[in-house]
Amino acid sequence: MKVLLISANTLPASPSGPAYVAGAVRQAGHEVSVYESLFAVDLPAELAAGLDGSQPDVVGISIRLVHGDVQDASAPLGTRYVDLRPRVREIVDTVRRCSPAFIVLGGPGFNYYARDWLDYLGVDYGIRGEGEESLPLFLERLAEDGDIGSVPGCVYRRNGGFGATPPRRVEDLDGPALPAYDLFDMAQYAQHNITPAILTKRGCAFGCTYCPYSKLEGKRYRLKPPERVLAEIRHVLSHTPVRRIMICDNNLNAPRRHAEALCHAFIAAAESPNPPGFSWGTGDLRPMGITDEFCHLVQDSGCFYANLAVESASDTMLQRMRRGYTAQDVRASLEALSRSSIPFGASLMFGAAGETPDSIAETLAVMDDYDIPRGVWVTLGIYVWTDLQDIAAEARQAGVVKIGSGESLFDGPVYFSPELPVSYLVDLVGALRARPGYTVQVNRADLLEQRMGRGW
Ligand code: B12
Ligand code: SF4
Repeated sequence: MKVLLISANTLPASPSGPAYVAGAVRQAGHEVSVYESLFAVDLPAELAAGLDGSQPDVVGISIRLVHGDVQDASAPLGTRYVDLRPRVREIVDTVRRCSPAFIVLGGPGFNYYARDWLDYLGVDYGIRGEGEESLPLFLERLAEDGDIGSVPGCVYRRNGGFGATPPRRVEDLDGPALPAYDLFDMAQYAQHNITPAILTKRGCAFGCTYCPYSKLEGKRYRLKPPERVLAEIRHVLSHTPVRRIMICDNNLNAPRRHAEALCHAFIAAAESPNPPGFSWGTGDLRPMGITDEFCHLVQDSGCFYANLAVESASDTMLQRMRRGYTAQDVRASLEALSRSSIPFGASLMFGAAGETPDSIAETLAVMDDYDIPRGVWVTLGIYVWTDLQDIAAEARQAGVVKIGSGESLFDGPVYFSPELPVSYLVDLVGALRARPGYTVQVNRADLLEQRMGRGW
């Protein structure tokens, strides 16, 4: 079959999901082409030309985001909320207008709201979860006129009803093809400063109250062997002018032995010409077990950036969020990183259940003891994406998501601890922005602004 995979992304990010899926579909014997919507100047015209050129039988649309918040000094509280759904609708409308191809949806932004997306777009099929095995199987069944509804992860609308088959995880991550970055115009990503990203494992052994990943990906780790990771890096580097790779795993250093094995493999690879010298970064280093020894290994293996996912340094909040470490662990991690020459940043997340002005002051007092060379990224407010986040129940209780009133998670509700008055939050944003090296993102600043009027 001829398959066109569309990366329906609106904010800058590496097309990792579409690349992995494209590789798997190609390995299954299909002819694959890709279209990246991120750089479109005239999306309908460009996509129409792509459809005309590739004449696909099937169009797979990878939905990365539903809601986005971008830095904008002219917007309320310096963050502009963007509803990304209309862009996906524009893509679907264009495909329908220009091609008789069968449409199937997927991607991280699809998984949470599969049914909402099908209804919103008037599309009949989508696949939740990891697509490397399920999309090729779906295509095989489609070609045979078989039962596509029973493909793992398939969600569908049929005869006015809705059906779903549970997703299945890819057990052996070494099995599927390498991510097909060769199909993408990698020079264009490089021009936009987007570093290609790969995944070295799936799973999360923790269970933070605001995060669904351990339920989505499973608590057991599925690890890629270091040789496989190097093969992916070699492949990516042979198709991009950049010499950098982002590792987009949850918690790079859990399990720690996996992170260490990768670092050792990167150090050994640096002595061979293939892959040519490269450096790597991570957005998610967990503040646990970050010792001097670990930092040396990370540094020696060519790390160009590491974000320490602190989130809070108040013991009360760390327990409420079930982060699984203490303020002392945060301090020990910041100390070890400060002694290393790793260019590191840190992220904080304020507003989860139980957060008070005092817990925020406690966190900031810890951060003030350290110099964070790459700055601190603060997010205010917790998106309630799915009931798989434990915080969803608290959000419903607090009235952030009103049960039965039609306010749906698809509309992007955001939870702020009721113990944080809006006037305090507004002052906090100003105070944080005044701190050198601090960047602040207020999730759904538009909603907060509306609530200001209501004394919420
Ligand atoms: C890494 C990451 C980032 C990195 C990106 C780095 C990079 N260079 O890629 C950074 C830190 C920049 C980032 C930022 C943001 N992110 Co982010 N990010 C992720 C993360 C952790 C991993 C994404 C990834 O690459 N996974 C690896 C690939 C291989 O997996 P995948 O994309 O899911 O693809 C698989 C399946 O989805 C499926 N699939 C994919 N496409 C298709 C297509 C078809 C047809 C089919 C059938 C299947 C299929 O198969 C793929 C292979 O298994 C996800 C959470 C997660 N664990 O998924 C959030 C996630 C995508 N991010 C999210 C958000 C909201 C953001 C931000 C908007 C946050 C913010 N407010 O600023 C920004 C936006 C940035 C942007 N420009 O897009 C949300 C999106 C949720 C939503 N409903 O909108 C997620 C899901 C996290 C969450 N909250 O749960 N992010
Ligand atoms: S926030 Fe990180 S550590 Fe916590 S459950 Fe999510 S992925 Fe796991």
